[in-house]
Amino acid sequence: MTGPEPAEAGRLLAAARRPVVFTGAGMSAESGVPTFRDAQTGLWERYDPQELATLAAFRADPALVWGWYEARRHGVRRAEPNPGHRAVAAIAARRPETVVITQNVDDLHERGGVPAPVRLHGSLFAPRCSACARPAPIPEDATAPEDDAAPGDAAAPDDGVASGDAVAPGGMPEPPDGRVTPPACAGCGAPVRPGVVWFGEALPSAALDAAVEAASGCDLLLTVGTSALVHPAAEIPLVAARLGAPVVQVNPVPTPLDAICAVNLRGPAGEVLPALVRAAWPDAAAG
Ligand code: BJW
Ligand code: ZN
Repeated sequence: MTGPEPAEAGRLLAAARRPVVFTGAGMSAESGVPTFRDAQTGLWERYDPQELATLAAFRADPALVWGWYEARRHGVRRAEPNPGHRAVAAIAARRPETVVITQNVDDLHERGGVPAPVRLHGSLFAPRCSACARPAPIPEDATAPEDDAAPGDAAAPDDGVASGDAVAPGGMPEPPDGRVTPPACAGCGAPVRPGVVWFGEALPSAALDAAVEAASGCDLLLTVGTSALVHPAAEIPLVAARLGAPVVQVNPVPTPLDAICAVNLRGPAGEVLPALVRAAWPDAAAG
């Protein structure tokens, strides 16, 4: 990082006692997990992810949607937390009242050292019945598509910023069509669905309440790798700003949040966040 902004962001972070870290797909991009709205390539450029991420899409073609999520789950399993995830954990270690709020459905914050992020959009690892909501076991890996892919396929090059759901290393379905029939619920027999929040569905109320409460009481909100286009999650930084907390943004490109941010740090999370931790606490060894 260069210029006055990193130093100012470092000062804000060092001064914070109750920081909130709010993350989106860009947080995991350097781990090889594709984002949603960056450029799309390959097989899945035919599909609008928003059209796969709805209950209507699941009802219309459960095997298509389940197969897409199974492939993504496998991609995430092969991915590793990046230095950005570890920097977030370093912030939480320095400031025990830190609350990490994520829109991501991967488990890279947990594996990066943040045991219990607030999950606004669910998890790839919490399937449930589509009719009775009974939790369902995660399917055996051997039954999922792409399981034979070479280990490490998901790892992006050090400077790689994944883009597009079709990026094969992220574990996206391959031809012929990536369909996988979802398992049946052990209780009622209905199809099991991914444990994520689709468009038109309410966010888990406990998570949303926790996020609003944390944003309302924080003294710094660090927003990382989100386009801030999806609501109500996108309102979390606005809540903090409205109540007077400085907002620091980490993103390679501008977003609708730019105007409310005290500092905009343009760059990839895996580089900017470790540098930010070092700026805040020069003795830190993060990242
Ligand atoms: C990097 C980087 C690097 C790249 N480092 N950065 C108000 C206004 C308008 C619409 C609405 C509104 N309120 C509600 C709506 C409707 C809708 C919505 O928001 N639509 C908009 C898209 C127009 N919202 C909903 O439907 C929500 N539900 C709802 O409102 O329910 C109401 C209700 C109440 C009561 C009863 C019933 C209903 C639900 C939203 C669910 C979102 N679900 C998804 C899919 C999850 C499952 C899955 O993974 O498939 O969540 S959509 C997708 O978008 C996913 C993400 O969590 C979410 C946000 O995306 P994110 O994380 O910002 O990713 P990208 O790709 O957009 O951006 C990545 C960013 O990273 C970019 O900026 C890059 O530059 C950056 N980046 N590399 C740092 N290395
Ligand atoms: Zn059931």
